[in-house]
Amino acid sequence: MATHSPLSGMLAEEAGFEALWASGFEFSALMGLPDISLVSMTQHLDMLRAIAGRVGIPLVADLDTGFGNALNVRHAVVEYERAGAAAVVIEDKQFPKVSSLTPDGRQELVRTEEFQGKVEAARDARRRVETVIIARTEALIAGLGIPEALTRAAAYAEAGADAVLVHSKSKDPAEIEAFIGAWDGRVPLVLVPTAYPEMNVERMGATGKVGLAIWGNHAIRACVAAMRAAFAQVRRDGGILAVEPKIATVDEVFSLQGVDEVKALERRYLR
Ligand code: SPV
Ligand code: MG
Repeated sequence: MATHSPLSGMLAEEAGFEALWASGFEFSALMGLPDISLVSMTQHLDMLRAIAGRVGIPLVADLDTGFGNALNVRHAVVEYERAGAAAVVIEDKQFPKVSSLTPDGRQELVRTEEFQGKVEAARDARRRVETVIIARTEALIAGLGIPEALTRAAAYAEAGADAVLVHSKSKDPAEIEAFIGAWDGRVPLVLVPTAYPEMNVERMGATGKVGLAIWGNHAIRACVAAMRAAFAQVRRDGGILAVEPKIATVDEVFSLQGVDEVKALERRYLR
């Protein structure tokens, strides 16, 4: 499940998700900004570190294009590992990128060889062999077609990617299904089915080739919808009475904040 904050990560963990997607889109939206490489690596790292401090499940970090060329990727991978990432995703778009889901967005890819260098740099840079390097191809997003997406995916696996994320914004899952059907399965695939939501875990599992499903932006979208509804009601009513049963109780928030533990610690240490 996507996350943009420790709180959203904690709620996803509580709901039973096995890993978190430290999404660039979600973090940009949280900052009130478009997802076009405006938030800095440091800002994202600080948030990732804060999330890692409050959850026990693995974090898959969205590094966008890797903040520059292969040398920037080398540096970024080490920093993200140190901040608590279990996996990093780098995408083959040019920096600065534009969100993949942007209607008519400018989607320009780097050369395949250049991106292979970034994947190799990521693989060589990692300090822990368990850190998963996920190479993401935007060939379908850029409208380059399934053959180009397959060629790039294979080239990235050859360069050492542990998995390949293939992104599509086609509303019809046929595009991604055709890609999966033609993929030789040398490394697992990662999907982000935001645009084709009928693709569920069961359908992905049945292909035998998908290793990870990312629900890409559902934390921030849930927040937007919930806050909009609550704020509008308070404004309309000129009071908070009617909204009260529709929002979390203060006790629920206290519980997420660990207030019980605070009380116990106060009893123990404050003299
Ligand atoms: C993100 O969540 O930041 C992603 C997925 O990269 S998408 O926004 O669909 O490109
Ligand atoms: Mg992203």
